[in-house]
Amino acid sequence: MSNTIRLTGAQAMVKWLAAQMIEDEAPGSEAGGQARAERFIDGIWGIFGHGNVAGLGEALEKARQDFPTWRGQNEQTMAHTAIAYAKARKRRRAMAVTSSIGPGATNLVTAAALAHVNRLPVLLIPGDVFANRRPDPVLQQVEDFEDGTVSANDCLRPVSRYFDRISRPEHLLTALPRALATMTDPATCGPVTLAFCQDTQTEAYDYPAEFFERRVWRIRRPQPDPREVSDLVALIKAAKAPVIVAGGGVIYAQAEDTLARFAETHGIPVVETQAGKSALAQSHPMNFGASGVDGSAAANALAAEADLVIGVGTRFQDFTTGSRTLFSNPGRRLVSINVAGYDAVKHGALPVMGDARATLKALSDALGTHRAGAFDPKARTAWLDAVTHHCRDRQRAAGDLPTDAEVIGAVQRATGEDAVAMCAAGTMPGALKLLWQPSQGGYHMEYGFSCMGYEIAGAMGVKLALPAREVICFVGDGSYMMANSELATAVMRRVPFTVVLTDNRGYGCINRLQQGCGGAPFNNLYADSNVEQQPQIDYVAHAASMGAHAVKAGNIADLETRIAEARGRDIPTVIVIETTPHEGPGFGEAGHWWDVAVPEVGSTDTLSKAYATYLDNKQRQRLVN
Ligand SMILES: Cc1ncc(C[n+]2csc(CCOP(=O)(O)OP(=O)(O)O)c2C)c(N)n1
Ligand SMILES: [Mg+2]
Repeated sequence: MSNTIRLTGAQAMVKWLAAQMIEDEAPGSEAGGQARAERFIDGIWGIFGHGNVAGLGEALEKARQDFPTWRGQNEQTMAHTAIAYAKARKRRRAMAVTSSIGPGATNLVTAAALAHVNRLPVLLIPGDVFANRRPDPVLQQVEDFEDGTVSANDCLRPVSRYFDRISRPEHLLTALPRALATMTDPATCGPVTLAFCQDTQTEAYDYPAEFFERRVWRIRRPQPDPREVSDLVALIKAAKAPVIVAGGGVIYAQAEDTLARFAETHGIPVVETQAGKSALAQSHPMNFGASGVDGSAAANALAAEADLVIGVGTRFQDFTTGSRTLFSNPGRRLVSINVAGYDAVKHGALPVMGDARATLKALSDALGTHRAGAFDPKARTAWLDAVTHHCRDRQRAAGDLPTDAEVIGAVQRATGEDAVAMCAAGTMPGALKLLWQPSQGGYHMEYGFSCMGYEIAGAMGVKLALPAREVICFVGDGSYMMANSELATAVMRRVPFTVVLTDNRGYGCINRLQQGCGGAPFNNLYADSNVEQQPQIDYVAHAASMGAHAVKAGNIADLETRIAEARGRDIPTVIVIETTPHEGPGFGEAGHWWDVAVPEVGSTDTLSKAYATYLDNKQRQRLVN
């Protein structure tokens, strides 16, 4: 008879998770290096309620020395921290998050969607209604009139890569390995939800002892099909103006150095996406900056003229392609190197399915000494000079507020090589995409979901993942108001990062977008909103009340000083600076069209003009491939 261990469902889940290891390659190693095995799920964020306190809560308390539990302030933002951590660890480490049933569980939905869109691993363990249904309707139960199996957690189905409901303790025997397989497979990587019925968490079962043996998972590197490689080699050899579009997949595959060598050896310039930015340092001579909306002039010029576009680990989303108006040279071919078939065939691309590093290496071997046609390196240096000029401290007249570009300039000057700029929504993502000049790995942007409220919690996740790096969290006043309370958690846990809060008194970027679409300024800035009194929100006092070191920067020079002073503190620093809401990040020639639908009929001239421009731009979209 095989050995068994009698445990509750919750105890078994915790014991199993604590035994799951991941084999990691030495950082930067091309050959795979010395593999180390470390725990894949580092620990769990939890807010307890009746749906998880008695079951999972008991199991986690018993395991607290070995498998840590951390308390946060909000289920969504705890999950943001977990997701940011996984992103900063290049999907090689993850965290779990547990909630009660009902509102705790539905609070996870936005974060799950964020992880889903960005293909980032997180293990969500919301409590669920009673499997035995005896106390129905239990507190917070969502009652479906037509379907007895529905619970609040069903909201998580479309935003989970793998969803399971654990309604018998032995379900864990199959559900848990599937959860880890999903999270560690580069092609399916994303959020997993194990909705855990609250009575099942507490029910005992005789689990086979071998179920809990230490298991080492491996992030696979799928090799490309040699036929697809040879098709691409032929295309590269025939191309006069090829360009590489580097996406997040380059970073998740740890293919940064391979990409750098590939670009240098074969003379193919690189443009980046939001997720791929900092795969190459901005100072790398083949890095022409990001393409598309808020893209660099240098990158967009390359993109417009390219006769061969080679995507590496990119989803080709609208901001990268200027809503399909860029990369639209009539004769151009488009190739997509991607580990996921879903992405590899987008835009009618020739798919080359495989791991970014393995594929670039196979391509390079096959290309030998081939070098592509010439490109103009001066376009890159001219653009970088323009950025430096645009981001200088302009010494404005009193009352004339600085722009986000000047704020970025100050942060850039005040930080070193190790700085990581992070952000998610508002004016700053576009501004940073265009203007931030990172070292390799110095950029963390959540722009798949661009979720307001990711920033503060995300900064904590990034700092937990990269404790040796200086983490700068850029956040607008709107995003700060949406979610800031994990700042208190970061103070309690002594996780230091620097928040640069740009206060432009409202939703600056959407106000500008509204007017760009022919609309009147309405309901974005507080000044244009339906309020009786204009707010005087004291962000310094607010952040200080949570224990952060909070200061106001009176001007750009002051901001630089405050950034430098924050270094070495063991708690977060929040620096508030008032900025103008009226200027976007761009400077003349940069930027590209973004498809935001404009009303076809309306009462104003501005609207009719905006609609006419909209129609013109739609003509430029390349739809089929
Ligand atoms: C959760 C969420 N709600 C709404 C939006 C749409 N949205 C994008 S940016 C933005 C305004 C951001 O304002 P703020 O953080 O102050 O940045 P600013 O543009 O003013 O610098 C809004 C409402 C979003 N991205 N996320
Ligand atoms: Mg704002």
